[in-house]
Amino acid sequence: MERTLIIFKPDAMNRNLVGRILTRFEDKGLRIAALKLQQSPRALVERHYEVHKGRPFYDSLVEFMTAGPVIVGVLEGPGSIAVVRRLLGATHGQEAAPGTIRGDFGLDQQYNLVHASDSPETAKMEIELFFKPDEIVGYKRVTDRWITSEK
Ligand code: FUP
Repeated sequence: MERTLIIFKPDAMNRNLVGRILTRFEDKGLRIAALKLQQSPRALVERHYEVHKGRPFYDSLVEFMTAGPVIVGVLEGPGSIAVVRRLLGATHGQEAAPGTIRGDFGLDQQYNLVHASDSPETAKMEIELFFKPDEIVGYKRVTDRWITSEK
């Protein structure tokens, strides 16, 4: 089953929005395969955002992502990578459609609440960067057969 990495960023943590946002993912039918609270080391965040190194917002982004603890997770479900990106909405809160997480809760480009992987390649890389294999749990819920016909 397809997996994607999510990070509740320090703005979501400080605004006490984690529970409400996680509920949206659960409501959609996605299954939590991993979840942990951590203060991310700077080097880890620098690797995660390596593609943006040298861009004007990079230093500020790394500063923000290490400003306090985050909750990192893995969500599982059919098409989960694209599904979670659509639930989040556009990167900038001012452009994100109402009904999306960023559309409903955010107004900013940097303070955009949640990170989610944007492709199968990045999902694999990001999950391996943030989690050891034994921290990810494969299991079935009794409700899964009423949520998806995919195995
Ligand atoms: P996303 O794929 O939605 O995480 O967005 P990007 O990969 O384009 O950008 C990574 C992070 O950098 C986003 F969370 C927002 C932030 N960002 C800025 O703060 N300023 C910019 O000009 C562009 C991106």
